[in-house]
Amino acid sequence: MKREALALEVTSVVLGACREFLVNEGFVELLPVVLAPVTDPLRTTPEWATITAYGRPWYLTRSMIFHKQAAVRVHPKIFCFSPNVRLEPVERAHSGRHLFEFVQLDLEVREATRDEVMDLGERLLLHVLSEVREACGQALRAWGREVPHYPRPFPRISWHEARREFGEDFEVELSRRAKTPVWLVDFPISEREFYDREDPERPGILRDMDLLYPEGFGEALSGGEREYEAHRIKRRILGQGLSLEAYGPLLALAEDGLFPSAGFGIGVERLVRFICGFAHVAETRLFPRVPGQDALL
Ligand code: ASN
Repeated sequence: MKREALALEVTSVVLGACREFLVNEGFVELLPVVLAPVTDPLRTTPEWATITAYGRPWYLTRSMIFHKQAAVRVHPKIFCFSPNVRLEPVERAHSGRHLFEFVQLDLEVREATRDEVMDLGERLLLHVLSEVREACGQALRAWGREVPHYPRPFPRISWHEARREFGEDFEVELSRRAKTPVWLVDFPISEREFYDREDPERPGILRDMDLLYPEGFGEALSGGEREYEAHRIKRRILGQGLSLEAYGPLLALAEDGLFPSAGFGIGVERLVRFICGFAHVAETRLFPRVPGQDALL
């Protein structure tokens, strides 16, 4: 089978397996939002993509984080295959992990804890691997890739511990050395966006997490518990030097009442890249959007 066809088949099985798993867990699927008056601040991606329509600017969605928080007011468990546009710096074109348009499976659970969504994330990933092994195991083997089995629970390491042990480039190092997916937890407040919840018992530390793939494939998933109280959200926005006005729609929702929640997003192209063992996420898409590069179609 051609590499492009294999990528399409694996992607299709991954999408189906995620949907089947989440619907069985009581989730409902939300249609994606592409244009919004407010989107994820993502301070590591400084350039914004906007269009003008009806006399005002609209952001192309960078993540549906605020929509997820709004959606769990309506239904306790929601997910979405969310197309995100992030104008990544051109240096990231060769990271193997960045496209400026990609899709993430984004989910959120009302009144859930971090531990609960971590457990869900592990079970979701193992279900996807098992479905792909069954449907595409042979085709992948022909490309020299064996779909791996992993024991649960995956190991956990705190951000501070990882940095102490593996130095400045700890994420790369940890992913390279790992034999199973590994959780990175408890990021310091300065490292993440304002919506991840600060641990009430450990000021300065967030109740959040990333999951790293083994074999050097890097970040799989990112999420955490959320700030949901208006006064805390305001303090966090100001603490990051952002303006309250820019996040007005979120603050209005919070004043009206948000639920505590937890969730995460898992990059679909990164997951398919990991399963197929490809060098670059661009190989998973028929029409990839690589930072700084033109597209044929
Ligand atoms: N999806 C992520 C989350 O749920 C947010 C992001 O993509 N930046 O925390």
